Amino acid sequence: NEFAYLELCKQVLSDGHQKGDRTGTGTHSLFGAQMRFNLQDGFPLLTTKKVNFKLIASELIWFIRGDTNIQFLLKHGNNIWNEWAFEKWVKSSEYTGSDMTDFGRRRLEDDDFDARYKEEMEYFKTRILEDDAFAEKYGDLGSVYGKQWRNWETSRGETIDQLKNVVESIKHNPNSRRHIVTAWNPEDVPSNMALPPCHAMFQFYVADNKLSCQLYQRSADLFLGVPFNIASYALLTHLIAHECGLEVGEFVHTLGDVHIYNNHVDQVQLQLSRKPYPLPSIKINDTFHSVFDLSIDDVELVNYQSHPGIKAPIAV
Ligand code: THF
Repeated sequence: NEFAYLELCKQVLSDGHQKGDRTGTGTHSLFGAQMRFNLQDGFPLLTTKKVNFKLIASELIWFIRGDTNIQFLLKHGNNIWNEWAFEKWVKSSEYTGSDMTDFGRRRLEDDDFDARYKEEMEYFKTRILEDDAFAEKYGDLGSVYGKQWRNWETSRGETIDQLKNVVESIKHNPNSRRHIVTAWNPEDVPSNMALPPCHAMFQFYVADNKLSCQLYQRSADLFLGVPFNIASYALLTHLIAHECGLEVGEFVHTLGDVHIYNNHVDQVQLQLSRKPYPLPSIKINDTFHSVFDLSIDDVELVNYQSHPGIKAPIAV
């Protein structure tokens, strides 16, 4: 269940270094941690706060499609990647709205600014949804996950479908120690992407007819991002196991810089005061046959009982 997560939160709060960061927010941070979730015990969606499973499923489908444009997410009512596309728009020469420099920080400090931000963001979202040419230009986050998983570009000008290859190798050579997908592409990291990948690389493992997955995450926003990341990779493991005729094993989550933003500390403390419920489970539709034709209706979360959601500002 989620004790591993709650314990790690406690540890970061008590032992974390006070560390500045790119976003200027400041964090409590530790280096190197690992959580293990036995997927046979239930689906690891946190119950000590409500986490929106639909957002996790639609983001995963977006990755699996090889899509890097937020238009797909917006069509599914998913706003979790908006800020990174918006940033590119407000920095462009075509943008003529009010000045949005450093919007992540200024929204928190200035209510008038926050109101202007919300207006500009609404306009941006509408345009992405209604104007395909605009979406193509400003909705695309560059060489982020979907691109690296499905269309890794080689120096010879070919592309590699890492995800398809790994599913094939799990089916045909389960004992392989090379079931790896990497999103970390050193050639693209400096300039070709909105945000260098946080979940940098993952590996699958088959034993006793069970499929396990381990993720290396270089940077982990423990309160907002990590609950999504755990559920996302757990779901991917379920789907690939189903396609390959395997049971689910463990999800092993290995973290590099694991941090709690200073403006999430109260929220984490509230969460730590709550008692977990039993974990929900995941039901995969009978008509599902391949992760590559996955639709949002193929997966259903059942028996999810949770405490209320807890709001917190995202660091941009
Ligand atoms: N940047 C930062 N600072 N943290 C991250 O976790 C993160 N991601 C992705 C890209 N950049 C990141 C985006 N993932 C939420 C959750 C996951 C995100 C981004 C945002 C979020 O705000 N969740 C809210 C509610 C969202 C809603 O209902 O719209 C929550 O309460 O869970 C890590 O991959």
